[in-house]
Formats: sequence, C-alpha cells, structure tokens
Amino acid sequence: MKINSSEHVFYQVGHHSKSKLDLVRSLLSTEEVVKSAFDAADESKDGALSASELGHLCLALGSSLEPQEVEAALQTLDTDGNGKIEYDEFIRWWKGEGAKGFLY
Ligand SMILES: [Ca+2]
Repeated sequence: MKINSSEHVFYQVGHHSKSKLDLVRSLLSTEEVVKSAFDAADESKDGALSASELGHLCLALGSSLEPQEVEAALQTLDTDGNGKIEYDEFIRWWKGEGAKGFLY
C-alpha cells in the first residue's frame, strides 16, 4: 500500500504559513501601515505582489517564510487565483481575519 503524504505535508506547511501570516498581520496595525508595507514590497510597482515579493514583505516584518510557505500563503491570499496578490486581496485578508482576533 502506498501512502500519499503530499496532502499531509501541504497541510503542515499551510499550518505553519498561517501562524507566520498571523504574526505578520498582527504587526500591520493600521490600514496606512498595510498600504506602506504593500507598496514597499511591490518592487516591480505593478500594484500586485508576486510570491517573492510576498516573501519579502513577510521578511521585512520579521517573519521568515520558507519558499513552500510563501507558496501556501500566496494561495491563501490570492482569492481570484491569478498568482499575484492585488492590494484589494491583501486588504481583504487583513480586514477579514483581523476583525476576528484583534482589538482596535
Ligand atoms: Ca490575485
């Protein structure tokens, strides 16, 4: 019998990725901070973050993600599935999850 562990691995990676994303979100205290962090990470200035730009954003906020964790984070935030994080996707993630776990 062959055990396919890839789903399990992805779950683990996704789990770690989520706690690191939670840390990043907790550091983004206001919408102005979100905007400036996003703009600083958008090195190509195309208004969207690629996987590597997303990784840089997390790193800039002190959260170092493994490449596969960046990939999991990208899939979490990329709600329209085009492989990039547009600002509206980013702010929706920040607002949507932020409302649950943080006090303002
Ligand atoms: Ca997108």
